[in-house]
Amino acid sequence: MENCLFCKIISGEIPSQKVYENEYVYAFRDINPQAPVHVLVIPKKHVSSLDDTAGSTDTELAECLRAIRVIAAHENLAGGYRVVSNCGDDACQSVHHLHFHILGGRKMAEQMA
Ligand code: IU
Repeated sequence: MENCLFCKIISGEIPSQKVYENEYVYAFRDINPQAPVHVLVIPKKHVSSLDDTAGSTDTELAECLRAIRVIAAHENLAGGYRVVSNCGDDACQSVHHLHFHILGGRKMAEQMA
């Protein structure tokens, strides 16, 4: 989608530190990491958030979850990790292309919010 930052990252127009890619999914290191490992997993097909996935196929959505497991193993997160997807204004979503944050490499706070 035009003017979507993450679509530009997928196309290579904006550089990123890629950690994983397949036909459906792209993943890269967050530019402002909140943990020693902070990776964003995004579907290649533009959808703005989890609230916008009515037109997504099961494969497109499931591939994001599969990628999370593969990336966590590759990043040595056997001790655990947190996955977050901010959806909409109340969740302070700042980039309107669906993304899953993988956060790991340190002990997470017990409270999520
Ligand atoms: P949020 O859930 O929409 O708030 O997360 C957006 C994330 O995208 C946030 O953690 C930013 O640091 C990250 N990000 C990025 O990795 N590269 C960028 O060029 C921009 C934001 I703008």
